[in-house]
Amino acid sequence: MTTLVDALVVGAGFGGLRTLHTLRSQGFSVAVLEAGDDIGGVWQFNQYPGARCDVESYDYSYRFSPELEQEWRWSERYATQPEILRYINHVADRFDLRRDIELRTRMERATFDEATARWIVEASDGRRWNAEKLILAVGQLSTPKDTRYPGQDDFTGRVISSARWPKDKVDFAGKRVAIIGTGSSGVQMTPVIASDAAHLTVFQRTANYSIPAANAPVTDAEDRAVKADYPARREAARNSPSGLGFVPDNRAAIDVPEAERNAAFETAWNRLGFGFALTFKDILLDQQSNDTASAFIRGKIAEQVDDPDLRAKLTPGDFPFGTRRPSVDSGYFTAFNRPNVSLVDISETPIERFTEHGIRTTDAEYPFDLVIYATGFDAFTGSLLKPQIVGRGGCTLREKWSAGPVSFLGIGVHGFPNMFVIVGPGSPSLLSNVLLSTEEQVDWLAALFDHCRRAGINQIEATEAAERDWVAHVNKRAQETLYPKTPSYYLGAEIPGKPRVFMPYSGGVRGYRRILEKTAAKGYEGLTLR
Ligand code: N01
Repeated sequence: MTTLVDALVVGAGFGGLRTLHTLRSQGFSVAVLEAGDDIGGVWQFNQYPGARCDVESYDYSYRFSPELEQEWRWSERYATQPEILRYINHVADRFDLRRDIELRTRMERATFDEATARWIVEASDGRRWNAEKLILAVGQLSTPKDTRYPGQDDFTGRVISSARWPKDKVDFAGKRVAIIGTGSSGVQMTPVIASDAAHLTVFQRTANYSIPAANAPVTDAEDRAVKADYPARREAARNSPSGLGFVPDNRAAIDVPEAERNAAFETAWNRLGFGFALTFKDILLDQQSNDTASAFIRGKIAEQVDDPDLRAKLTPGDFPFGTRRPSVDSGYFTAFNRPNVSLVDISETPIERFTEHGIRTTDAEYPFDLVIYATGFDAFTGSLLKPQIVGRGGCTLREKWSAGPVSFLGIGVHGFPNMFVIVGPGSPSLLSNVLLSTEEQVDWLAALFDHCRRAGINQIEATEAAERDWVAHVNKRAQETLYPKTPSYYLGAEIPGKPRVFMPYSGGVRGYRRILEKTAAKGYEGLTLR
């Protein structure tokens, strides 16, 4: 049996739910396929201890409903994963979204049928959908890297992935625990597990910069103040470079007298979290200015770590701050002052293998009851390339993106009519408050779909020229920044053999929105509508 819908959305995380709500409100019939056994996307899968958002709660929340904005009460400045998941579930109930969501349903294949200009979508259980529009809201960090060391099957303890955290409570009391990986996931869980475990060993390959979250409970007065003028907060976020609401000091950091610059860094360090990168306008653009920020953070890390040897190992090396995504932490560095926490620098003594009782590096064997992989994701493209997506002329998305993802505006792909990607590569995506970027794109698509419906258009496709120009523009903007200097998942460096292409759009959410608006104002220039 084939179910006929106007739009088939893949993924029931923040992006998929917003798309469902908006398109349904416009009168389109929508089905959402979700591989997981519940809604929430990454917030469903990443239930590790200490998981929380590094964008402030009031900004990492939907803006589409003023009633929702007023009725939801965030308890902390940076919400924990359970609170975010409660919010997502509240939204799903409040807007009656569940009835159009198929859980435990993985899209295996989508094929564009040229005769009807519709997508034939097949799930792994054999069910089929026939949809005019295929909307991929599969997330940018939703396919975990499949890290596996030799000998893992011999290990008699438990192995857990941070990105597929088990639903049952994991008890750390009395246990010897290992964390492999020191990105945001490892950094967030370290202090929490350290306070429970008998011993925690963190295996670090690359020391990264981390800024304190400065988390705090939200007081009633703060809540009232935000809600009294929520539209102004939203507008500030939309007009800030990353969608966080911070506008940088418009001077080059290097031009500011040292004492004044350090005072500004100090203020940002104590309050801004991720926004520290926006203290001055050129921290991510100019090496010398970046050096001032990097040196400041290195000094702050040193102040937090007692042991000189540990301090040296935990201090990030010779790459510019922010060119790998920095973490936002709550007691990461000070956790290493505890007697039950140790660090193994696997850039010096790499892991060789798991053994029956633990992990062996090139210079020692460490016994464990539990090993946690926090080794990250196949970022940006992992989940988009997992299903077989077949466009016009039998060309697959995997073939089309074999040298790296190409798109127009990060939304449409030439050769794949009526297929749309939400916060995909080529859009501000992970360089922005992703939820804000999601809503910008969904609103833009909703207007495009409405325009096409009125005009009797049923095929929307990026032109080859527009796609080429957009890719060139994304690359040009990236080259103006320091990002390409450092191997990172922004560049595809997290997976051996992955094409080295800078994937997110670094031109900022405001600049990106203006381009979206201009495209629409010019009759959706760059898209073929027929
Ligand atoms: O993953 P990562 P993550 N052996 O890729 C190491 C978002 N997020 O899950 O750098 C040993 O950042 C790897 O080392 P190296 C956020 O956007 C947000 O922590 O490759 N180690 C690195 O240390 C974040 O950036 C929140 O040398 C290996 C780590 O594992 C993104 O998700 C919370 C290895 C991976 O770090 C990803 O974060 C959590 C191996 N084989 C995540 N392979 C919020 O706060 C990799 N590593 C919202």
